[in-house]
Amino acid sequence: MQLSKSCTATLTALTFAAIVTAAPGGGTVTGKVTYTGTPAKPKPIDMAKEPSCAKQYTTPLMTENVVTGSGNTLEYVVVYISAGAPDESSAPSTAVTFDQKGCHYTPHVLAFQVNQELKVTNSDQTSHNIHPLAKINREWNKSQPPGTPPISEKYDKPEFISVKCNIHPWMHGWFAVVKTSHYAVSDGSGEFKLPNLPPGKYTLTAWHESYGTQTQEVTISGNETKSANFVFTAKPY
Ligand SMILES: [Cu+2]
Repeated sequence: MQLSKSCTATLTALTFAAIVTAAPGGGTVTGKVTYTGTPAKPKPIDMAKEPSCAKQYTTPLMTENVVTGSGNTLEYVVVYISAGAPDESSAPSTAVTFDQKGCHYTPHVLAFQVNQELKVTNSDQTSHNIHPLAKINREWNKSQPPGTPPISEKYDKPEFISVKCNIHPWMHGWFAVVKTSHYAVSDGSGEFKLPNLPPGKYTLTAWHESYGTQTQEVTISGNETKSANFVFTAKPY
């Protein structure tokens, strides 16, 4: 069988794309986010006004403004390359999902890229009215009865956006819209990982909703793994 020229070219392009996707290489930054001082304790949330949600919990859901782990670790810190990397030419084609379940936003902090599709789903038997309080991007709020399809939205500028529900005042979360593909949110152990970084000098920024922003410089050469830890000062509030 003989392949036509255009077919061969397509195959070559596909093979090249596969190699690039499979082996991006580069360095990695890993680290842990911790705090010093005494953070305010999470408070139990009273959902009595929404029995269909309240009945989903055997113990009350707790506020998530500050979520800590053993060893003074801090969860829900967005760590991202804020300078040094070229701007992304396009957004990923995959959507990110922000779910409303048990009158609770999951995840509490959702990070995604400028112009990436955001899907908001309602897994509850009650209506929600999601209201992200954007100041730089266009502000909107949308009502979503049970069983309705996901809301699809995009943001065209980087911004940390506080998200509330106009029906259930205890519901609160964040959108972290970033212009880089190099970002992570610290997990339950305060850990984060930024893989596939080409060699270069970068500014790393760490953002926490209650404790503000910190930056540090990191230089990556070759395929090395560098450690970068952040320590926030906990302020009771
Ligand atoms: Cu709601």
